Amino acid sequence: MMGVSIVTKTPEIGISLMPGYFLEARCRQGCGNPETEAMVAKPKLYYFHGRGRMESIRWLLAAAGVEFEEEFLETREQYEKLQNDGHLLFGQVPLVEIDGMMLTQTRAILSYLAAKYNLYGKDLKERARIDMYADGTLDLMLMIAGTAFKPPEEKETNLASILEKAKTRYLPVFEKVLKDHGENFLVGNNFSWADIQLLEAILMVEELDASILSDFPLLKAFKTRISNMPTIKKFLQPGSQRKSPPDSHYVKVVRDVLQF
Ligand SMILES: N[C@@H](CCC(=O)N[C@@H](CS)C(=O)NCC(=O)O)C(=O)O
Repeated sequence: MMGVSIVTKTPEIGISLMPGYFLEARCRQGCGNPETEAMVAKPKLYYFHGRGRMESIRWLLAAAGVEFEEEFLETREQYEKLQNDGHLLFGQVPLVEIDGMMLTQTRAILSYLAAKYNLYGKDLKERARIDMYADGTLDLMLMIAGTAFKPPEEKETNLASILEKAKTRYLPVFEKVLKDHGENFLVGNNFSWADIQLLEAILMVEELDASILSDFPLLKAFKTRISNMPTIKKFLQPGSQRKSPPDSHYVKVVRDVLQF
């Protein structure tokens, strides 16, 4: 593979550098090799025009300051084409085209991006904590996202029970983490994937209950602090690639495309 030989043949750099990092740096200088150039193209996201399981991926890229393209699934044919082209490992989206790979499985995509953009702690122990926090907030957000597909008569009780869990199970954990170490970020006093996803989750629960942070002063301050980071501030502005909460059109498209 030409890409790999570029790395190994460069004596002043040697082979100890992370190959992906080095290949990118070279190609930004214009190496002209279509294979490696494909590796520096903007990531392309294949999903519906809505949050669902793709929204945390959008947040992570946006927070890392990475531009991305999106193809929105609107028809069954688009989905079948991805399937027939062999891109959907388990027949499911999200699908992200990045660094010459077609990645599926939300958590795998997120952890790849977190590692690639240096948002994944400094060692294995920090990674494990980031994984726990990110898995927790993802569980909470997926519960909320799932309510859009519940029958109308179940929606309200479902949301009420999720909000109760947010208040008693999830938010207290993060309030305590911030209180115990007294730092600005959740892990290692460095900005990470865990912080990005916690902010996303906070904003999502606030859409359901605007006063939900009233008993969580440190989370309130966290929200302000992280929202003001330049890349995130930009993503929070109207016109960004951030998606709105699901509406009936979104639900219909997802149902039509996935046929359920
Ligand atoms: N574990 C997978 C689940 C993906 C998933 O359920 N995707 C849905 C859309 S949000 C899908 O493609 N469903 C089609 C199917 O399961 O047949 C992930 O986290 O990415």
